[in-house]
Amino acid sequence: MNKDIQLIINTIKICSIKIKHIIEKGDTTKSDSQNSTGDTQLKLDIQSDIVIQNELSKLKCVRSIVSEEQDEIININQNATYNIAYDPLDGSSLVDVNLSVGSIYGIYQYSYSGKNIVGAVYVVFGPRVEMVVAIDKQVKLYRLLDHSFEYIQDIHLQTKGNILAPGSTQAMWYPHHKQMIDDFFTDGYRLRYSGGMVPDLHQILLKGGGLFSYPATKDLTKGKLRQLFEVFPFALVFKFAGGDAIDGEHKLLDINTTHIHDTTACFFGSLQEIKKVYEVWS
Ligand code: AHM
Ligand code: MG
Repeated sequence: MNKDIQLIINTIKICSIKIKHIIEKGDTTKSDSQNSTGDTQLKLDIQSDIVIQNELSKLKCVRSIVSEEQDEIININQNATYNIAYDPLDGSSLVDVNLSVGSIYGIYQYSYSGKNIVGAVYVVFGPRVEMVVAIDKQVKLYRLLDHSFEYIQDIHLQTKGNILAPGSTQAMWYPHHKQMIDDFFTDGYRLRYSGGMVPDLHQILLKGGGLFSYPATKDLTKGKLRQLFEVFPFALVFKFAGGDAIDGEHKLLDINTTHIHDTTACFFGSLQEIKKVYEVWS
């Protein structure tokens, strides 16, 4: 791993310890503002965003940053290499009911596009704080023990799993998608969906495999999840862990981004489940 990426990851560790405290002690009520997608922001979202913005802005190797909670890209050093897109606190409404939430970071070289993502990091805030780093074709799990992140293990997906995390509103599913999900359940897959993509995907990664879906639906033809902040980072994690990530027809990392807040349908899983998605959706 090069020194700049190492520095970015070390900075994410510092942010994560601060965000852990914000989650534990912070105010979970709504703010008066909305983000670019129109979601009402919680005070926790805004506080976490400020922490990350302040820390990443200190790094000479960071060219720009962009957050799910911001309207625009923030330029930092025009001669630097790395652009970082992040979702400071994904699933933040789950904090109120004490379910796990997470931060997601995509590290992009040159420009914000799936083809240029070189690294991804996510952090799960649950009973434990864990960080997963995908870089150089490897996926590594770290855990916060006392005050530092310790290496635990590499993550490899099996070719087939048995967990299903089917997102979005079922009443809006297309019939072929509903049939596919029904078929997985008939084949013995078990439902594991918390409504937080970070813990839901983390469970699939650590329990060997399965399928997470947030499809195109009758009301959301481009899905809900955002390409730069949520989808591409996890697509890289699944690719490096030996699985795959598609929109139904194409690899997610080949999709063009026209706007920083673009969304896309997405499926993340082990190879056998993704093969079935291709068969049904393309
Ligand atoms: P958020 O960025 O506003 O927190 O929304 C993203 C979350 C994901 O973590 C999760 O997979 C999805 O929204 C759940 O949506 P739904 O309740 O429609 O299945
Ligand atoms: Mg999010």
